Amino acid sequence: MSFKATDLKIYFICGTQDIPEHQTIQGILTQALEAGITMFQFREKGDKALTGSKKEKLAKELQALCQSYDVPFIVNDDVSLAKSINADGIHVGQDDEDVRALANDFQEKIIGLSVGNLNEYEKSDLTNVDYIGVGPMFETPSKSDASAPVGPDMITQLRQKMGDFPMVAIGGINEENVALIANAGADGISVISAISKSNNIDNTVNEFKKYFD
Ligand code: TZP
Ligand code: MG
Repeated sequence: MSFKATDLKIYFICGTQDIPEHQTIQGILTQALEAGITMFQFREKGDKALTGSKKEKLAKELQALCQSYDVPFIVNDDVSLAKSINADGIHVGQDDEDVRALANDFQEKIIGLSVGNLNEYEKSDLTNVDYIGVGPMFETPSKSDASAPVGPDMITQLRQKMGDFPMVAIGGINEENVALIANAGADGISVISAISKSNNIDNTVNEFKKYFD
């Protein structure tokens, strides 16, 4: 699957830990795909995260859903899972597997890297990286070990250094603050709770879309 910066417009990230009671990740993802998300990342994290064959089975199910909407399916941080199910790509953080080690296995795939600040940008080798995720922009309810928010200005600063390198903002983004992100020059937003906890996913996604079309 060839990657385009426009795939980053509405990038939904989710794992079973992000799903409200009485709902399913399959149901939420289907609504999000139907509403028009442009990329999906499977991010299974924390005490209750699925592992092993249960994680792989769910990943394949969500991957098939994404394939039916022609939306790229990215795996967070789990290189062996991404390889075994032939995912469209992998997303890693600064403390995860070195992106240089991924280059071979993910040559025809999408590689995403988290970049939190200018220092992380300076020390990152972006040769094989297709996009960076920048944040957290704001306080986030979805990542217990998130560092302090850097604000939309970090997008503006990185844009100045990186030209049109594909860049997606992350962390605490919602319908109230999305305009700040779009104005700062991001190619799109990546969100967990704004979609997974939305009372009207169709509305939320369409509200977001207005800023990146
Ligand atoms: N990385 C930085 S913030 C964050 C991740 C995975 C969580 C984003 O979740 P939300 O609910 O959109 O703030
Ligand atoms: Mg990670």
